[in-house]
Amino acid sequence: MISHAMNRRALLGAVASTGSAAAICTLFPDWARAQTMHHHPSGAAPGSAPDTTSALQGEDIKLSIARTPFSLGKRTAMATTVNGSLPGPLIRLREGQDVRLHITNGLDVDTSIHWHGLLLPFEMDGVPGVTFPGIRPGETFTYRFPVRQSGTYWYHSHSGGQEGTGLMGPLVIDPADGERIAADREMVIVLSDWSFTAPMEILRKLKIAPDYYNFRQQTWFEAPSGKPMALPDKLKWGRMRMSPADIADVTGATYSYLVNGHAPEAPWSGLFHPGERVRLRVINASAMTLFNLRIPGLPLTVIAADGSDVKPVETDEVQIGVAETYDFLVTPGDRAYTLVAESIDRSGMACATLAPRPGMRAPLPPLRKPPLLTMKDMGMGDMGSMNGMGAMDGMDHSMHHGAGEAEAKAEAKSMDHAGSMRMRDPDNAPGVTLTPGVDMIAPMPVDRTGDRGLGLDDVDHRVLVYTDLEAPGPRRDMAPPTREIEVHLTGNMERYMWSFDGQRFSEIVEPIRLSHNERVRFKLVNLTMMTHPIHLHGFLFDLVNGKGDRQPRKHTVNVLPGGFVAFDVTADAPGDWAFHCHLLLHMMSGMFNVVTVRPLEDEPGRDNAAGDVA
Ligand SMILES: [Cu+2]
Repeated sequence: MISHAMNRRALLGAVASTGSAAAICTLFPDWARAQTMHHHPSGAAPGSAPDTTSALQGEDIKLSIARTPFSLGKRTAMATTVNGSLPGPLIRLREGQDVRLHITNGLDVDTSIHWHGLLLPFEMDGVPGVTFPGIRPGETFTYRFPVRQSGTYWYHSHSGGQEGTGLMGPLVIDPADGERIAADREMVIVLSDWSFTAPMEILRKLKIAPDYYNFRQQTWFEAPSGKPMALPDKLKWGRMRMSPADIADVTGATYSYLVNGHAPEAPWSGLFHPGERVRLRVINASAMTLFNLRIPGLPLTVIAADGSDVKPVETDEVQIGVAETYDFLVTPGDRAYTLVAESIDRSGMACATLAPRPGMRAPLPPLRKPPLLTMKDMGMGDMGSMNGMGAMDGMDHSMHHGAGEAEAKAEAKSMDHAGSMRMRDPDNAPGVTLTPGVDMIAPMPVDRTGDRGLGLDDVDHRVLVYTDLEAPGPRRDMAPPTREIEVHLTGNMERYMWSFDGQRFSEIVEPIRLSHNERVRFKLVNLTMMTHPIHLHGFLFDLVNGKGDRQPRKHTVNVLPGGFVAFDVTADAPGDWAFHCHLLLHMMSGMFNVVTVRPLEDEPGRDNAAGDVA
C-alpha cells in the first residue's frame, strides 16, 4: 500500500511549484487547483466521508458575489465570481440537514443564485421575477431549506446572463446512508465556456447575424467533412434556406472551453493511485456548450445522472447537455490520461489530465471532423438511411429528373403528397402559434430517446444514449400520468428568436398550470435543428425511456433536433417554477415559461419557508 502521507506532501509540493499558472491561481478555489483535497482515505468503507477540507459545509454558508479579474493566457477581463473565484466554491451538504446560504451582492446590479436540480420551497429557488425579487446591490439574502436528496448538482446565477461570466459552482450532497457505490477517490469536474465578449454582446451579434460565430458556415460547401458536397445536395440545402453546418450558435471562435476554470493550454490535473476506483462528478456548467466527453483508453461507468443513481452502465463517450451532470466510476492504470470534452460542433475542447504522478501528460487527441446535420435532425423522420442527404436522394427517386426551379417545384409537390414535407406547415404542429418567431416546423419529429447525440452516430466506440439509463431498482413512486402536455420547441434562426409553441416568454400570457399532486406527462417536441437541453425547476422528473418502473430521474433533458422526448412528473411541489432551455441565450431570447402548481399550501404554514433580506 502506498503511503498517502508521503504522497500528499509530494503532490502539494508539485502543485506549489507549478509556477506558470500561479498568476491566476488566486481565482481558483482550493477544490479546483488540484485534486489532492478530494481524497478518500485508502480502503475507504462504502459511504465513508471524503476529505472535504476545501469545501464549504455546515448549516451556515456565506457566499459573496463580486466582479474579479480573470485571466486566460495573456488576456484579462472581469468575471462575476463567488467568493472571488471562478468556478465558485464547492458546496458540500448532507442529505437530511438544514442549510442557510447567505448571499451578499457586491455587484452594482441585481444578482441571484439558483440551486440547480434541488427540491426546495419555490421561494428558495432563486429566479428573479418568478420566485423572488432578486438580490439588490449591497443586500444579503438568505436561502434556507432542508436538504432532501443527494448527488452531484450545481448552482448558478439566474440574473442578466451572469452565469455566462462565471457565476456558477459545484454542489455535492452526500447521502444520509452512505454512497451505494464505494470509491477510493473523487474528483469534481466542472466544464464551462468562457468568452471575453459579454453574453449580452454575443446575443446582440447573433441578432444581427445568426452565423456570426459560425466560421464553418461560409466554407462548408468546400470541405465540410473532407470531401466536397455534390452540386445537387448544395442546391437542396440552399432551397431549404438551411445549412447542415448549423450545429452551435456560439463556437470556439469566441469561447475558451474550461475544466475547473483551466484552459487546455495549462490544463487542470487530477492525481490518483493506479488501480483506484475514482468517482468523477462531471457538471456541464457552461452557458451555451454541449460537450462530448471521453477519456481515451479508459471506459466510463455511468453511476448517476443529474444527481440520481442509475444502474451502472459502461460506455466510452457521453454527450452532456448544458446543466446535466453525470457521475462516472473509472479505474485508471499506471499511466496518464486525457479527459476530453469536445464542444458539440467540434470548434474547440476542454481538457484535463488524470495521472498517477505530477508532471505526466497523455496525448491530446485532435479535434474530430465537424458533424453535419442529417435529414433526421431536420425532422424528416426515419426515412430509410439517414446518411446526410441520402434520405433526400431516396425521396428524389420518385420524381422526374429535372434541374433548378422545375425540380424544386416537383420536389415540393412530391413532399406534400408524401405527407407534407414542407418545412413550415402549421398542420404538422397544431398548438404552435405561427408567429414570426417560427421559421421551421419539423414535418415528422420522431422519438429520439434511444439516439446518440448529434455527430456521434459513426464513432467507433460505445456512446451513452438515454435508453441506457435505468434506476438501480424498481420504483414505487411512479404512477401513470393522467394527462399529457405537448410543448413544442420553436425558433427562428435568422432573427435569433427562441420560444415554446411559437411564443416567446415576453409574449406568453399563460403559464403551464398543474394541479397539486397531479401526475402529468410532458412531451417535448423539437421543431428546430438544434439540440435543446430543457430544464424544469423544482422537480426531478421520470424520463420516459421504456424502462417501465425503472425509469431514471432527471432535471434536464436534451431534446435532439427533429426529435421528441417525454417525461412524467408528479406535481408535488406547489408554487411557480421556471421551465426553460438551458442554453443561456435561448432562455434569454424567449425559450422560457413558468409551470404553476396550485393550490399552494396553507399560507401561514409557508412562512417558515421564506428567506430573509438583511
Ligand atoms: Cu435551446
